[in-house]
Order: sequence, then C-alpha cells, then structure tokens
Amino acid sequence: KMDWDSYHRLDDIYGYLNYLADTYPRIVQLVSIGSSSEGRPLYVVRISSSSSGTKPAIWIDGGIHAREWISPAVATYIIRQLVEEPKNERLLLNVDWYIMPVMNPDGYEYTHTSNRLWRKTRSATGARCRGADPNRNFGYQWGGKGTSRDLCSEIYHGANAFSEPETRAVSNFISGKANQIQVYLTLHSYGQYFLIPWGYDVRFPTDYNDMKDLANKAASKFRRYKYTVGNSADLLYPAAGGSDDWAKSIGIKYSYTVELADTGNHGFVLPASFIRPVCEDFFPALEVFVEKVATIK
Ligand code: 0X9
Ligand code: ZN
Repeated sequence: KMDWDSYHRLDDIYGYLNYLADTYPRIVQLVSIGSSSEGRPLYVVRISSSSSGTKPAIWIDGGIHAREWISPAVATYIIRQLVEEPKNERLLLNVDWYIMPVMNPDGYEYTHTSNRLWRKTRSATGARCRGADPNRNFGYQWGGKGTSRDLCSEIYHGANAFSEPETRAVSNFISGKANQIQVYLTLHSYGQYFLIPWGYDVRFPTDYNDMKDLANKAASKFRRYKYTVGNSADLLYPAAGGSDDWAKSIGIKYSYTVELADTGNHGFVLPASFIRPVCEDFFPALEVFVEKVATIK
C-alpha cells in the first residue's frame, strides 16, 4: 500500500491510483491519456464530486523530470488528501481536479533501476543518447533560449515540439479542457520557488501582477519551508518549451512551476524523511487556488 515515508516505484503509485478509482468510483476516475515511449500508461486522476465535469478545474502534474522524486510524492499526497480525508471535502465543492503524478514514467523508473540522476524521457533518438527534456519539449517558443539540439544534452529539446508521447498526451488532454482548467501547477524540485511565466525569456505576461498576487498568497501559507515568488527566467534562467509557458499561452491564466524543497543541501536526492514535512507544508497552499477558481466561475 501507499505511504509518504518512502519513495515509491511506479507500480506502487499506479496501484494506489487504481485502488482509489475502485474504492471511490463516485469521485475518482483514472483516465489513461496515452502511453510513454516504453509503453507505460500515462495516468491522470480526475477528482470531482459531480459527474458532469463542468466546474472550474485545477490541474497539477508531477514527475516531468525523472530525478525530482519529491514531486510525484507531493502529487500523490494531494490526491490522498482530496479523496481520503473527509475534512477536505469542501475542496471538491466548487472545483474539479486533474492530477497527473508521474508525467514521465519511463524516466522515473530509470532513476530507480539505473541512474538516480536521470532527468529526461527515455525515447530512442537513433543516437547513443536517449530521451529529451520534457520541459523543453512543449510547443511554445520551442527551441529558444536555454534549450539544446545536442541529443546528449540534459536540456535537449527533442526532434520537434511535442516529439515526446508524454508531452503530446498532456497537451492534447489539457487543450481539450482549456476552458475548464483555470490553474496549471507543475511540481518540480528543487529551490523552493513559485515561478511565474514567461520562462523562455525575461518577459512578463500582461496580467503578471494578478499572477504574482496569487502566488504570494500561496507562498504565505507555508510554515516550514520559505518559498520565493518571481519570474522564472529572471529568478532562475531563460528556458523555452516549458509546460508552464505552454499552459499560459493557451489561456490558462494562473500557470506556475513550483520548485519544491530543498534549497540545495540535498537537492534532487532529498531524503525520504522530508516527504511528510514537504507534503504537509504544501497542501494548505492549495486553498488559495481553490478560492480563486471558485469565484471565477
Ligand atoms: O529548468 C527547468 O525545467 C525547471 N527547473 S528544474 O530544476 N526542475 O529543471 C524550471 C522551469 C521553469 N519554467 C520555464 N523555464 N518555462
Ligand atoms: Zn524539474
């Protein structure tokens, strides 16, 4: 079964998602949106207290980057809290949730079996190096700053925009629900940031201040870890083809990349003892997005 005291293999995570869908069929649906290069299913969990599915929705994904293990852990924790914790029922009242805990399952498994620090997908490139950086593979400003056409680079952008089945499946799914989805949150590590588009260059959306106000509100909910809010290209570096920029570009107003704990002491190899504190610290921040979305309607 599932717990948040250790990191889990993909089978455990998918087993848990299946268990939830079987146990709570009225609020949980497991949607297979495609399959990875190596043939693993790509799962989105839909959590909704109504069957119609026309409430405003919040999307959360994790595991774009294979080695950022805290991200799928937080995503599954959020799913658990929304589904199995009666006190959180009100979070389903006005909002539907789409949560994809592992966007890059091939990479995630590879970090468990072969190379703990693998980042990319595992698609065959025809050369000796496999995979593309899924967070350089989305179709907005694809191939721009902070990307590489070197197949062996950690930031290889792929053969073309959405060349990876994982990013293609996500973009197809989200595009079909672009009117419903009001918030796009993508969980990464590390650094403890709320990153605001644009990420492809130091440029600011016209509604940047709205985005920043909401992120600041969310950041103020954290008790244990302090999160910094700001423009992605400015705080970190310009990097084009990110999922956050793409989501913003199709009209999802509140689109953020969250860089979870820590700030670099352990970095990607965050000890399992951090999972609970990081998850518990993060969950209350979601309230801010729920309130915002429930009043947009
Ligand atoms: O470089 C990335 O893809 C993200 N940082 S990470 O250390 N998790 O790899 C930041 C992405 C920020 N968003 C964009 N540049 N669009
Ligand atoms: Zn990342």
